[in-house]
Amino acid sequence: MYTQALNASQAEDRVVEDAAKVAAFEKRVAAEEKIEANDWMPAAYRKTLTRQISQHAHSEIVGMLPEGNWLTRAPTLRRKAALLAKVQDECGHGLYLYAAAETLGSSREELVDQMLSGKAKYSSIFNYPTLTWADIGAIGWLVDGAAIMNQIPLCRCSYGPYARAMIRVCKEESFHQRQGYEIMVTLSRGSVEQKAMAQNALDRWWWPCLMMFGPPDQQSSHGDQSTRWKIKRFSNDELRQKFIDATVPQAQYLGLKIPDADLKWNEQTQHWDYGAIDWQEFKDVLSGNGPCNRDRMAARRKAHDDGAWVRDAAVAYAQKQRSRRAAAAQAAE
Ligand code: FAQ
Repeated sequence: MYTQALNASQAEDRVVEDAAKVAAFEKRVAAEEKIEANDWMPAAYRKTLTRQISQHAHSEIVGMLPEGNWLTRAPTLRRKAALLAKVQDECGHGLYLYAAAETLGSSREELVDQMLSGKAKYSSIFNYPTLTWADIGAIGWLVDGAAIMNQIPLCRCSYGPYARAMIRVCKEESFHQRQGYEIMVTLSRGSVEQKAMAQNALDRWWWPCLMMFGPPDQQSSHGDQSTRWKIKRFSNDELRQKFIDATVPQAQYLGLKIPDADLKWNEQTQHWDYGAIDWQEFKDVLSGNGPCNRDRMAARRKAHDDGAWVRDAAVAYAQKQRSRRAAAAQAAE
């Protein structure tokens, strides 16, 4: 429904762009004007935004699964209530993001199908298991922490609907980050076993979190163009470094050790130097061979199939409402 009023068409993809229109578009982007849904935009800009926003939406939806695993086993009622609210927030983020992606002319059904068929990606991080309660702390602290680092600059993205969706998402993510860190503070100040559990979670989540920022800049296929279009404001490596610099003191405060023997403060650059990331592991996860890829896809497909009756009922209800309105209008003539 959202898409019907828009001027998008798949055929646009193959059209040779009008140079004057491209120049006017680039001038607006350079002047920091927001591009809105019905404004003219190059087909490649539309395509890369649809790709990024929909993959972001899929990540939020799949991202509910690792934490959802602990809803029934949260240690206290307060922790359970906070985790329930967080998981619900992730669902909400997925919905704002699908709505933002729809303004570019693809329907939500199409986008979801691309994810369920394995054509569209979702963030690598959600293919790792949540083995202990400390993983819930580590996800909030590190995964939401990395998400915020990446998403605050997206609030200034050149595409208006995405930028505006990100403002609310970031506010909620920062609450998520704090509740995760608070779990880590509690565990690291707790018993020897609790502290060991927190350390073990950090050991397992640290490197996958660094991979969340995407491949190194030289291997980032979309990075340069997205930066020129002011979709991305910082490169993958710049954001990764910012995340490490912000997170190391937080780990020190917890009394936990980051699992990187090469991590060292560099007086000259005023940044933390870090060890080599295992990019083969990242590629394996992206090609479907991470520890939980199959489980995640199976869970999403099952949820989609189980929800078919709800979608059918919504369509039937809308049809009934339409025919009732038509009958009432006819009777009034
Ligand atoms: N996982 O050329 P680039 C969250 C793909 S939300 C999987 O550098 P780009 C909240 C990339 O798509 C987390 N694939 O790409 C939460 C491309 O493949 P394609 C999600 C990845 O777009 C917290 C290829 O590699 N956040 O955590 C990944 O310029 C807790 C080449 O890469 C967003 O989506 C990856 N990690 O930069 C929820 C933020 N990295 O499409 C629940 C928005 C790269 O050509 C619980 N997205 N790829 O087939 C972005 O900022 C960007 O898309 C990047 C990648 C930075 C992720």
